[in-house]
Amino acid sequence: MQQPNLLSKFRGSVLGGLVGDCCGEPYEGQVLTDGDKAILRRSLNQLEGPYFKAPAKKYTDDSAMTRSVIRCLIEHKDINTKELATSFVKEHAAEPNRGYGGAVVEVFRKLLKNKFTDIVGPAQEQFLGRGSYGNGAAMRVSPIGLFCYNKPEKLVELVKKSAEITHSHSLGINGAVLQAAAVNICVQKDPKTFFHDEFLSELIPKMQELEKESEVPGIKASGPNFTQQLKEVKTLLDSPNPLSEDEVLNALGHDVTAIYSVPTAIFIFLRAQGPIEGIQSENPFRRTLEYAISLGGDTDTIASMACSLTGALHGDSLIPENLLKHCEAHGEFIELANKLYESSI
Ligand code: F2R
Ligand code: MG
Ligand code: MG
Repeated sequence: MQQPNLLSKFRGSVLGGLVGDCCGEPYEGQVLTDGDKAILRRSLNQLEGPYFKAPAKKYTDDSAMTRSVIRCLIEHKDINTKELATSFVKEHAAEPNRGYGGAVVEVFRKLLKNKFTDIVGPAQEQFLGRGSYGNGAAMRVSPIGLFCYNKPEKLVELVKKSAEITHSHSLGINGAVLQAAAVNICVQKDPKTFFHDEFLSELIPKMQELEKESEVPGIKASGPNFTQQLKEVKTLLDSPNPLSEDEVLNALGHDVTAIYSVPTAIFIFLRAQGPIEGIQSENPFRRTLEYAISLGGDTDTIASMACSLTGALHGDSLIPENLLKHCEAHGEFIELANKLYESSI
Protein backbone atom coordinates (compact mmCIF):
# COMPACT_ATOMS: atom_id res chain seq x y z
CA MET A 1 0.00 0.00 0.00
CA GLN A 2 1.27 3.48 -0.88
CA GLN A 3 1.66 6.14 1.80
CA PRO A 4 -1.66 8.08 1.70
CA ASN A 5 -1.40 11.67 0.57
CA LEU A 6 -2.48 14.58 2.73
CA LEU A 7 -5.81 15.15 0.96
CA SER A 8 -6.67 11.48 1.41
CA LYS A 9 -5.88 11.80 5.13
CA PHE A 10 -8.16 14.85 5.46
CA ARG A 11 -10.95 12.97 3.69
CA GLY A 12 -10.30 9.83 5.70
CA SER A 13 -10.65 11.67 8.98
CA VAL A 14 -13.73 13.71 8.05
CA LEU A 15 -15.51 10.78 6.39
CA GLY A 16 -14.40 8.36 9.10
CA GLY A 17 -16.08 10.64 11.64
CA LEU A 18 -19.29 10.66 9.61
CA VAL A 19 -19.36 6.88 9.11
CA GLY A 20 -18.70 6.24 12.82
CA ASP A 21 -21.52 8.59 13.80
CA CYS A 22 -24.07 7.20 11.30
CA CYS A 23 -23.27 3.53 11.99
CA GLY A 24 -22.97 3.98 15.76
CA GLU A 25 -26.22 5.93 16.14
CA PRO A 26 -28.66 2.99 16.27
CA TYR A 27 -26.71 1.48 19.20
CA GLU A 28 -26.15 4.62 21.31
CA GLY A 29 -26.69 3.94 25.01
CA GLN A 30 -26.89 0.15 24.56
CA VAL A 31 -24.90 -2.77 25.93
CA LEU A 32 -24.51 -5.23 23.05
CA THR A 33 -25.09 -8.94 23.60
CA ASP A 34 -23.26 -11.54 21.48
CA GLY A 35 -26.43 -11.74 19.36
CA ASP A 36 -26.44 -7.96 18.84
CA LYS A 37 -22.78 -8.12 17.80
CA ALA A 38 -23.54 -10.80 15.23
CA ILE A 39 -26.36 -8.61 13.84
CA LEU A 40 -23.99 -5.62 13.78
CA ARG A 41 -21.39 -7.64 11.86
CA ARG A 42 -23.97 -8.85 9.30
CA SER A 43 -25.30 -5.34 8.87
CA LEU A 44 -21.82 -3.84 8.31
CA ASN A 45 -21.01 -6.66 5.85
CA GLN A 46 -24.19 -5.88 3.92
CA LEU A 47 -23.49 -2.15 3.88
CA GLU A 48 -19.95 -2.75 2.63
CA GLY A 49 -21.08 -5.27 0.00
CA PRO A 50 -22.73 -4.64 -3.39
CA TYR A 51 -24.72 -1.41 -3.24
CA PHE A 52 -28.45 -1.66 -2.58
CA LYS A 53 -31.03 1.08 -2.18
CA ALA A 54 -31.98 1.76 1.45
CA PRO A 55 -32.89 4.80 3.54
CA ALA A 56 -29.68 6.67 4.45
CA LYS A 57 -28.19 6.08 7.87
CA LYS A 58 -28.80 9.33 9.72
CA TYR A 59 -26.04 11.43 11.21
CA THR A 60 -26.48 12.95 14.67
CA ASP A 61 -25.38 16.04 16.62
CA ASP A 62 -21.76 14.84 16.33
CA SER A 63 -21.67 15.39 12.57
CA ALA A 64 -24.02 18.40 12.63
CA MET A 65 -21.63 20.24 14.97
CA THR A 66 -18.49 18.98 13.18
CA ARG A 67 -19.87 20.43 9.96
CA SER A 68 -20.22 23.83 11.66
CA VAL A 69 -16.57 23.65 12.79
CA ILE A 70 -15.38 22.73 9.27
CA ARG A 71 -17.38 25.53 7.66
CA CYS A 72 -15.96 28.01 10.17
CA LEU A 73 -12.36 26.90 9.45
CA ILE A 74 -12.94 27.08 5.68
CA GLU A 75 -14.46 30.55 5.85
CA HIS A 76 -12.26 32.20 8.49
CA LYS A 77 -9.11 30.02 8.63
CA ASP A 78 -9.69 30.46 12.35
CA ILE A 79 -12.34 29.80 14.98
CA ASN A 80 -14.61 32.82 14.98
CA THR A 81 -16.57 32.11 18.14
CA LYS A 82 -19.58 34.28 17.33
CA GLU A 83 -19.96 32.71 13.86
CA LEU A 84 -19.48 29.21 15.24
CA ALA A 85 -21.97 29.74 18.07
CA THR A 86 -24.51 31.10 15.57
CA SER A 87 -23.97 28.10 13.32
CA PHE A 88 -24.48 25.62 16.22
CA VAL A 89 -27.70 27.38 17.22
CA LYS A 90 -29.03 27.55 13.63
CA GLU A 91 -28.26 23.85 13.04
CA HIS A 92 -30.05 22.90 16.22
CA ALA A 93 -33.04 25.14 15.49
CA ALA A 94 -33.41 23.64 12.01
CA GLU A 95 -33.09 20.02 13.18
CA PRO A 96 -33.50 19.69 16.95
CA ASN A 97 -34.00 15.91 16.78
CA ARG A 98 -30.42 14.97 15.98
CA GLY A 99 -29.86 13.53 19.49
CA TYR A 100 -28.19 16.53 21.17
CA GLY A 101 -26.78 16.32 24.70
CA GLY A 102 -29.31 16.66 27.53
CA ALA A 103 -28.06 20.01 28.81
CA VAL A 104 -26.37 21.68 25.83
CA VAL A 105 -29.71 22.83 24.36
CA GLU A 106 -30.00 25.20 27.32
CA VAL A 107 -26.79 26.90 26.10
CA PHE A 108 -28.34 27.32 22.64
CA ARG A 109 -31.51 28.83 24.19
CA LYS A 110 -29.48 31.34 26.21
CA LEU A 111 -27.26 32.29 23.26
CA LEU A 112 -30.38 33.08 21.22
CA LYS A 113 -31.80 35.08 24.13
CA ASN A 114 -28.64 37.17 24.60
CA LYS A 115 -28.43 37.61 20.79
CA PHE A 116 -24.85 36.29 20.81
CA THR A 117 -23.58 39.24 22.84
CA ASP A 118 -22.05 36.86 25.42
CA ILE A 119 -20.70 33.73 23.75
CA VAL A 120 -19.13 31.91 26.70
CA GLY A 121 -21.42 33.00 29.57
CA PRO A 122 -24.19 30.42 28.95
CA ALA A 123 -21.69 27.53 28.94
CA GLN A 124 -20.17 28.80 32.19
CA GLU A 125 -23.60 28.71 33.86
CA GLN A 126 -24.17 25.01 33.06
CA PHE A 127 -24.41 22.54 35.93
CA LEU A 128 -24.65 25.20 38.66
CA GLY A 129 -21.59 27.01 37.36
CA ARG A 130 -19.33 23.95 37.11
CA GLY A 131 -19.71 23.70 33.34
CA SER A 132 -20.25 20.60 31.21
CA TYR A 133 -17.72 17.79 31.14
CA GLY A 134 -19.66 15.99 28.38
CA ASN A 135 -17.86 14.82 25.22
CA GLY A 136 -19.69 17.31 22.96
CA ALA A 137 -16.66 19.56 22.45
CA ALA A 138 -14.41 16.55 21.67
CA MET A 139 -16.83 14.87 19.23
CA ARG A 140 -16.71 17.85 16.81
CA VAL A 141 -13.05 18.84 16.98
CA SER A 142 -11.15 16.44 14.69
CA PRO A 143 -11.13 19.01 11.81
CA ILE A 144 -9.03 21.34 13.99
CA GLY A 145 -6.42 18.59 14.32
CA LEU A 146 -6.37 18.39 10.50
CA PHE A 147 -6.36 22.15 9.95
CA CYS A 148 -3.34 22.48 12.28
CA TYR A 149 -1.28 19.76 10.54
CA ASN A 150 1.27 22.44 9.52
CA LYS A 151 0.67 24.79 12.47
CA PRO A 152 0.44 22.54 15.58
CA GLU A 153 1.30 25.49 17.81
CA LYS A 154 -2.20 26.92 17.11
CA LEU A 155 -4.09 23.76 18.03
CA VAL A 156 -4.76 24.34 21.73
CA GLU A 157 -5.92 27.92 21.20
CA LEU A 158 -8.31 26.98 18.36
CA VAL A 159 -9.71 23.97 20.21
CA LYS A 160 -10.30 26.00 23.37
CA LYS A 161 -12.17 28.67 21.40
CA SER A 162 -14.35 26.03 19.74
CA ALA A 163 -15.03 24.21 23.03
CA GLU A 164 -15.81 27.12 25.32
CA ILE A 165 -19.04 27.96 23.47
CA THR A 166 -20.67 24.94 25.11
CA HIS A 167 -18.19 23.39 27.57
CA SER A 168 -16.40 25.33 30.31
CA HIS A 169 -15.36 22.42 32.57
CA SER A 170 -11.64 21.63 32.19
CA LEU A 171 -12.42 17.96 31.44
CA GLY A 172 -14.79 18.93 28.61
CA ILE A 173 -12.18 21.27 27.13
CA ASN A 174 -9.10 19.10 27.67
CA GLY A 175 -10.93 16.09 26.19
CA ALA A 176 -11.40 18.15 23.04
CA VAL A 177 -7.70 19.08 22.99
CA LEU A 178 -6.82 15.39 23.36
CA GLN A 179 -8.95 14.30 20.39
CA ALA A 180 -7.63 17.09 18.15
CA ALA A 181 -4.01 16.46 19.19
CA ALA A 182 -4.42 12.73 18.45
CA VAL A 183 -5.76 13.51 14.96
CA ASN A 184 -2.92 16.00 14.47
CA ILE A 185 -0.34 13.29 15.22
CA CYS A 186 -2.10 10.73 12.98
CA VAL A 187 -2.19 13.04 9.98
CA GLN A 188 1.61 13.37 10.14
CA LYS A 189 2.37 9.65 10.50
CA ASP A 190 3.11 7.01 7.89
CA PRO A 191 0.81 4.04 8.63
CA LYS A 192 3.54 1.60 7.56
CA THR A 193 5.80 2.65 10.43
CA PHE A 194 3.11 3.45 13.00
CA PHE A 195 3.57 2.12 16.55
CA HIS A 196 1.29 2.78 19.48
CA ASP A 197 4.25 3.33 21.82
CA GLU A 198 5.60 6.17 19.74
CA PHE A 199 2.11 7.70 19.31
CA LEU A 200 1.42 7.63 23.07
CA SER A 201 4.85 8.95 23.93
CA GLU A 202 4.06 12.03 21.81
CA LEU A 203 0.53 12.43 23.16
CA ILE A 204 1.07 11.87 26.89
CA PRO A 205 3.55 14.76 27.48
CA LYS A 206 1.23 17.14 25.61
CA MET A 207 -1.63 16.24 27.98
CA GLN A 208 0.68 16.36 31.01
CA GLU A 209 1.64 19.93 30.16
CA LEU A 210 -1.96 20.97 29.45
CA GLU A 211 -3.31 19.41 32.63
CA LYS A 212 -0.66 21.05 34.77
CA GLU A 213 -1.95 24.39 33.49
CA SER A 214 -5.59 23.62 34.33
CA GLU A 215 -4.86 22.31 37.86
CA VAL A 216 -6.42 24.44 40.60
CA PRO A 217 -3.81 24.87 43.39
CA GLY A 218 -4.90 23.24 46.64
CA ILE A 219 -7.83 21.35 45.04
CA LYS A 220 -7.36 17.65 44.38
CA ALA A 221 -9.36 16.35 41.40
CA SER A 222 -11.98 13.77 42.38
CA GLY A 223 -11.42 11.50 39.39
CA PRO A 224 -8.70 10.62 36.91
CA ASN A 225 -7.28 13.07 34.39
CA PHE A 226 -6.46 12.41 30.72
CA THR A 227 -2.76 11.76 31.39
CA GLN A 228 -3.72 8.98 33.80
CA GLN A 229 -6.27 7.54 31.35
CA LEU A 230 -3.72 7.53 28.53
CA LYS A 231 -1.33 5.59 30.77
CA GLU A 232 -4.19 3.09 31.29
CA VAL A 233 -4.50 2.86 27.50
CA LYS A 234 -0.81 1.97 27.30
CA THR A 235 -1.08 -0.62 30.09
CA LEU A 236 -4.03 -2.28 28.34
CA LEU A 237 -2.29 -2.33 24.96
CA ASP A 238 0.90 -3.74 26.48
CA SER A 239 -0.96 -6.48 28.35
CA PRO A 240 0.42 -9.91 27.40
CA ASN A 241 -3.00 -11.54 27.99
CA PRO A 242 -6.08 -11.27 25.74
CA LEU A 243 -8.23 -8.36 26.94
CA SER A 244 -11.87 -8.84 27.87
CA GLU A 245 -14.38 -6.09 27.12
CA ASP A 246 -15.05 -5.75 30.84
CA GLU A 247 -11.38 -5.01 31.51
CA VAL A 248 -11.41 -2.31 28.85
CA LEU A 249 -14.66 -0.74 30.02
CA ASN A 250 -13.74 -0.88 33.71
CA ALA A 251 -10.50 0.94 33.00
CA LEU A 252 -11.64 3.44 30.38
CA GLY A 253 -15.48 3.64 30.37
CA HIS A 254 -17.79 4.36 27.43
CA ASP A 255 -20.22 7.05 28.52
CA VAL A 256 -21.06 10.60 27.38
CA THR A 257 -18.40 12.26 29.54
CA ALA A 258 -15.15 13.27 27.86
CA ILE A 259 -12.94 11.55 30.44
CA TYR A 260 -14.70 8.20 29.91
CA SER A 261 -14.95 8.31 26.14
CA VAL A 262 -12.05 10.16 24.45
CA PRO A 263 -9.29 7.84 25.83
CA THR A 264 -11.59 4.91 25.00
CA ALA A 265 -11.77 6.05 21.36
CA ILE A 266 -7.97 6.39 21.28
CA PHE A 267 -7.58 2.89 22.73
CA ILE A 268 -10.00 1.46 20.13
CA PHE A 269 -8.13 3.18 17.30
CA LEU A 270 -4.77 1.85 18.52
CA ARG A 271 -6.01 -1.67 19.18
CA ALA A 272 -7.71 -1.83 15.78
CA GLN A 273 -4.37 -1.30 14.03
CA GLY A 274 -3.79 -5.02 14.65
CA PRO A 275 -6.10 -8.04 14.59
CA ILE A 276 -8.86 -8.16 17.22
CA GLU A 277 -10.23 -11.48 18.42
CA GLY A 278 -13.76 -11.99 17.09
CA ILE A 279 -13.54 -9.33 14.36
CA GLN A 280 -12.79 -10.94 11.03
CA SER A 281 -11.47 -8.14 8.90
CA GLU A 282 -8.09 -7.28 7.42
CA ASN A 283 -9.14 -3.64 7.20
CA PRO A 284 -8.12 -1.45 10.21
CA PHE A 285 -10.95 0.98 9.42
CA ARG A 286 -13.59 -1.76 9.57
CA ARG A 287 -11.99 -3.15 12.76
CA THR A 288 -12.12 0.30 14.36
CA LEU A 289 -15.77 0.77 13.45
CA GLU A 290 -16.96 -2.68 14.50
CA TYR A 291 -14.95 -2.76 17.72
CA ALA A 292 -16.06 0.75 18.76
CA ILE A 293 -19.75 -0.06 18.30
CA SER A 294 -19.52 -3.52 19.88
CA LEU A 295 -18.16 -1.99 23.11
CA GLY A 296 -21.55 -0.22 23.48
CA GLY A 297 -22.31 2.97 25.44
CA ASP A 298 -21.87 6.24 23.58
CA THR A 299 -21.40 4.37 20.31
CA ASP A 300 -22.05 7.17 17.80
CA THR A 301 -19.55 9.48 19.46
CA ILE A 302 -16.86 6.93 20.33
CA ALA A 303 -17.05 5.31 16.87
CA SER A 304 -16.94 8.76 15.25
CA MET A 305 -13.84 9.85 17.22
CA ALA A 306 -12.04 6.50 16.76
CA CYS A 307 -12.81 6.26 13.03
CA SER A 308 -11.68 9.82 12.43
CA LEU A 309 -8.29 8.81 13.91
CA THR A 310 -7.97 5.70 11.73
CA GLY A 311 -9.04 7.81 8.74
CA ALA A 312 -6.42 10.45 9.52
CA LEU A 313 -3.71 7.79 9.67
CA HIS A 314 -4.62 5.69 6.63
CA GLY A 315 -6.57 8.07 4.41
CA ASP A 316 -9.94 7.49 2.77
CA SER A 317 -8.95 4.49 0.66
CA LEU A 318 -9.72 2.15 3.59
CA ILE A 319 -13.29 3.43 3.98
CA PRO A 320 -15.50 0.99 2.06
CA GLU A 321 -17.11 2.98 -0.73
CA ASN A 322 -20.55 1.42 -0.47
CA LEU A 323 -20.62 1.78 3.32
CA LEU A 324 -19.92 5.50 2.91
CA LYS A 325 -22.67 5.80 0.29
CA HIS A 326 -25.19 4.58 2.87
CA CYS A 327 -24.38 7.53 5.16
CA GLU A 328 -26.54 10.64 4.99
CA ALA A 329 -24.84 13.72 3.47
CA HIS A 330 -21.67 11.83 2.48
CA GLY A 331 -21.33 13.88 -0.73
CA GLU A 332 -21.47 17.12 1.23
CA PHE A 333 -18.85 15.87 3.70
CA ILE A 334 -16.50 14.87 0.83
CA GLU A 335 -16.75 18.43 -0.49
CA LEU A 336 -16.17 19.88 2.98
CA ALA A 337 -13.07 17.72 3.49
CA ASN A 338 -11.69 18.88 0.12
CA LYS A 339 -12.29 22.54 0.98
CA LEU A 340 -10.85 22.13 4.47
CA TYR A 341 -7.70 20.71 2.90
CA GLU A 342 -7.45 23.65 0.49
CA SER A 343 -7.94 26.20 3.26
CA SER A 344 -5.34 24.50 5.48
CA ILE A 345 -2.40 24.24 3.09
N1 F2R B 1 -27.26 13.01 24.07
C1 F2R B 1 -26.88 12.08 23.40
N2 F2R B 1 -27.50 10.88 23.45
C2 F2R B 1 -28.65 10.59 24.28
C3 F2R B 1 -29.95 10.62 23.51
C4 F2R B 1 -29.85 10.38 22.07
C5 F2R B 1 -31.07 9.68 21.53
N3 F2R B 1 -30.65 8.92 20.37
C6 F2R B 1 -32.15 10.69 21.19
O1 F2R B 1 -32.29 11.06 20.00
O2 F2R B 1 -32.89 11.10 22.10
N4 F2R B 1 -25.84 12.16 22.55
C7 F2R B 1 -25.08 13.32 22.33
O3 F2R B 1 -24.67 13.85 23.59
C8 F2R B 1 -23.26 13.64 23.81
C9 F2R B 1 -22.59 14.98 23.79
O4 F2R B 1 -23.10 15.73 24.86
P1 F2R B 1 -22.67 17.23 25.14
O5 F2R B 1 -22.75 17.99 23.88
O6 F2R B 1 -21.41 17.24 25.87
O7 F2R B 1 -23.88 17.70 26.04
P2 F2R B 1 -24.06 18.05 27.60
O8 F2R B 1 -25.51 18.09 27.80
O9 F2R B 1 -23.28 19.26 27.94
O10 F2R B 1 -23.40 16.82 28.39
C10 F2R B 1 -23.88 15.51 28.22
C11 F2R B 1 -24.26 14.87 29.55
O11 F2R B 1 -23.12 14.73 30.38
C12 F2R B 1 -23.50 14.86 31.75
N5 F2R B 1 -22.73 15.98 32.34
C13 F2R B 1 -21.91 16.82 31.70
N6 F2R B 1 -21.37 17.72 32.56
C14 F2R B 1 -21.85 17.43 33.77
C15 F2R B 1 -21.66 18.03 35.06
N7 F2R B 1 -20.86 19.08 35.29
N8 F2R B 1 -22.33 17.45 36.11
C16 F2R B 1 -23.16 16.35 35.91
N9 F2R B 1 -23.36 15.77 34.71
C17 F2R B 1 -22.72 16.31 33.65
C18 F2R B 1 -25.00 15.13 31.74
O12 F2R B 1 -25.68 13.91 31.89
C19 F2R B 1 -25.22 15.72 30.36
O13 F2R B 1 -26.55 15.58 29.89
C20 F2R B 1 -22.80 12.78 22.66
O14 F2R B 1 -22.89 11.43 23.05
C21 F2R B 1 -23.78 13.06 21.57
O15 F2R B 1 -23.89 12.00 20.67
MG1 MG C 1 -24.68 12.02 18.69
MG1 MG D 1 -23.14 10.14 21.39
